[in-house]
Amino acid sequence: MPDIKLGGNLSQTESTPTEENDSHIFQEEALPVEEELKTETDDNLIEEDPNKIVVTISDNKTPLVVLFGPPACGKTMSLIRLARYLRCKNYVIQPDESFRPSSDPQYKAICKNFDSMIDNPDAANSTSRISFMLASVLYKGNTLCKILEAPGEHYFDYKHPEAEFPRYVQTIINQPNRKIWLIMVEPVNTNIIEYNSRIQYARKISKLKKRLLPRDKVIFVFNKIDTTEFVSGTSINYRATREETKNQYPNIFTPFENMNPITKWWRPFNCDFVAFQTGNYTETFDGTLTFTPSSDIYPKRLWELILKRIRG
Ligand SMILES: Nc1nc2c(ncn2[C@@H]2O[C@H](COP(=O)(O)OP(=O)(O)OP(=O)(O)O)[C@@H](O)[C@H]2O)c(=O)[nH]1
Ligand SMILES: [Mg+2]
Repeated sequence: MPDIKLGGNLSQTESTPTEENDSHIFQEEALPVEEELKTETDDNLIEEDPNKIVVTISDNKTPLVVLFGPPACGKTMSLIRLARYLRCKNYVIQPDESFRPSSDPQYKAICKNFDSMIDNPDAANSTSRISFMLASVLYKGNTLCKILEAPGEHYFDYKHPEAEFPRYVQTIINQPNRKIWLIMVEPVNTNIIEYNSRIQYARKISKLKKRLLPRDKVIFVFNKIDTTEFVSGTSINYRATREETKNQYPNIFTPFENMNPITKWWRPFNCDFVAFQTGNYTETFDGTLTFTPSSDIYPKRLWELILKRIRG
């Protein structure tokens, strides 16, 4: 296992590695994922207005892990990478079918094809097909958490940076379940949002922070670390990665400053910070993007942090 340094909360100067009417669609012999979803999207069954999206969280206790970030920062691929890792470690990761109304055939199709999408080497090409998903993580029959993956525009739309969260996001924010917010950031060279938009993204996070319940936890996930100079061989320069995040997303950590005069000395921020890579992406001659999963060290460290924050 490479000796990569990952994770740690911001307090550490250098972290240690430590069926209904549409039933015929689903009873037919399975079409390839792409074809199946295409058939349904052609029927205009996709909900275009995020404010009309209805979600159901089936219980008030299971912690919710929310992949929160702007478009293209890597939320879907993070879910895919985590899912692959967890399956190798004997966890069960499966779609929560009750999340969307049974009248939503697109969600049904995504659920039905979840496994093949996770295992597909062309996963990077299918991210738009897993654009909205609640996946349960189980171990030995117990549900540990549910991971929410949704389109980035619903969290931060750089064309409408001041827009309120859609209704279903508000529902999730107000759910009594503990939430682990995975707030995604990425290097400036891969970032589709400009400096001013990053300032606005930081403001949106600040707005979110005001709404969090006391039990909620925040983990900043710096994705695409592979494209930076902060990773060298097997180690990550966490100090530089955090500094870069502070510079590129001004005031992003400010709402998380620990105001407690005593504990702030060893925990200056009430949040964690972890570097992440979902994988390597190579474009083939026909333009297909192939995906090679990153080292296990990344999902391992992220998963350990999630577990820690689920527990307390
Ligand atoms: N170099 C590098 N590129 C990455 C990494 N993770 C994601 N990407 C790239 O980012 C693209 C977008 O990833 P997605 O997971 O689809 O992003 P998303 O946040 O789900 O985007 P929306 O669904 O539009 O909100 C991928 O197709 C990859 O090209 C990473 O760890 N390293
Ligand atoms: Mg996505």
